[in-house]
Amino acid sequence: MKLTESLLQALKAHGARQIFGIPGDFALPFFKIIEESQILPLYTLSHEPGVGFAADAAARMVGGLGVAAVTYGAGALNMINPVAAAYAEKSPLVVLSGGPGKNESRAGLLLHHQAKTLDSQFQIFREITCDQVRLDDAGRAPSDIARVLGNCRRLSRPVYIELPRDMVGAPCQAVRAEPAPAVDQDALDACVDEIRERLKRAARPALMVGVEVRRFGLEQRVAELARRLGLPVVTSFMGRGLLADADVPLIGTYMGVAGLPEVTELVENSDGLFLLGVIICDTNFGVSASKIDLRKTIQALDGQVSMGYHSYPQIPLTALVDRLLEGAPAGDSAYAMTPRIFPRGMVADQATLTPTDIAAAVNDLMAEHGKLPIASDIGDCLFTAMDIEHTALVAPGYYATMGFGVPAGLGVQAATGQRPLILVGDGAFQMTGWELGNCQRYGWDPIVLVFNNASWEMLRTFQPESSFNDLGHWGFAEMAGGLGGDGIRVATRAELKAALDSAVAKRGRFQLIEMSIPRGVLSATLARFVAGVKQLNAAR
Ligand code: S1T
Ligand code: MG
Repeated sequence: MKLTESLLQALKAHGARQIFGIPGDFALPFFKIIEESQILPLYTLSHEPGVGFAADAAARMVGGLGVAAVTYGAGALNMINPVAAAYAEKSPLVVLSGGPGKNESRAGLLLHHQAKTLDSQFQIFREITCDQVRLDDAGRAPSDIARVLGNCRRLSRPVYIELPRDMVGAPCQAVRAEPAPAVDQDALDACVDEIRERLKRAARPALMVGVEVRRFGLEQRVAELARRLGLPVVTSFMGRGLLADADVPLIGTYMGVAGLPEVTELVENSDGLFLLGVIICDTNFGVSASKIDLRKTIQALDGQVSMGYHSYPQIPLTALVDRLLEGAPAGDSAYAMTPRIFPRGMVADQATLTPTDIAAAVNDLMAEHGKLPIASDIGDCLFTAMDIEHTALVAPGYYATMGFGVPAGLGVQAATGQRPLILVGDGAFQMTGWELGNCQRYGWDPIVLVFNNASWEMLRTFQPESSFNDLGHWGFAEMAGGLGGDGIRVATRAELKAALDSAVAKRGRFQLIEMSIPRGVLSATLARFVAGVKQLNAAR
């Protein structure tokens, strides 16, 4: 077998289902093998940030691995931001970069695409990936690949694989996956006993789930655990979309002062808060009305469990959840809750649009036609999504990079085959919206809602005096046709309703709805979020 084939088989065995990429001369040889071997389908996009976001979203959506294949230098370095986002938000993304051949580096000339030294790219990626390898030794390659892909899955963080262009066809053995590291059963038992004890002692225990629960494929098991333990469940902001289809008392998404009072009250008054796979970051916790004392919580994250003033190292989340389930009461004693009513029944009249109307219109649409998975960018579109029914959602809620939404939506459709709803602001659409031009080739047909307020509105909310937050009025609706989709601009509730009905009925081409929203009109959640952050900053 050729080294590249061995790598592709290993990627597939570790859960990759497709590859997103843009080739270059350093990558042409391995792209040729990707195409001809047909081990994994290849989707080429237009700009490397889009490649990284699409691959990341594919991994987030279905578990397994995302794969982003690029050329050396100009390609790989163009993907730094998406890889950093995947690192921060714990998405298992494999960066596959072409590289100079062994002999080229000895020629004494600087090579094109070389930044500082031939090793610079490797060093740069070392900072934002959890493991790296340059496949310059065919004998060692199988064990190196097994280690790197094993770490990618186990740590749920990006990894970097550099493939020198003269190595792609080298004969190579098949990769044998590394066995999962053994778990110390005594430590696991002690840890689980202590968690049970703490939850039992608590008068108001609660479970908060974060992205690791999805990354490790634990949603159904965690839902069962919550039911059997009688725990109310909330998600973190990053974890929005988790457990959307599970039978579980899901109270809502914790956002401190920005969120729903009943959720904030539940979390902040809990004396036994169990944080399961929750990234401890400012968007998840920084907007707390009354500070949560993290030392009094139980935290399971990054392969360890901490509570009180001590930690249990090397307790993988999967082993923890399984063991907790084994000892949980047999019956179903689900926490009784009144389900939240999300905005519904948008009146289709001549009123100008608000983000709340948009949420209501989307809820009406999903009630009639079934749920759609959502890919959202950062901006008021993501805060608006908090008023949309629980449904699968991918979004950069912590790292908060713009440009994620559109390419992530393409990744979602490629990975799941489901038609996604993409939520994106005009500023973010200006960054990566063009990737929609690739839908036609692959038969993708997302419904794209562009929140066009001709503004970097989130920034304006923080600093209203700055006129640089005014953007021009771009005609996104007109651009859709040239990109192979259909576009329409709407400004009233009646127009939005008609546009959504027509978009959902039309399959096979992407449907872009450019929604004109007056500057300064915010979702209720963003308004609360900004007020909360300002208050916290003033108190500092
Ligand atoms: N560049 C990138 C890649 N990501 C960012 N988050 C930013 C810059 C900073 C930034 C925001 S929010 C925001 C910017 C420029 C404005 C977003 O504008 P738009 O997409 O139109 O959405 P809306 O008008 O709803 O705000 C962050 C969070 O710091
Ligand atoms: Mg905007």
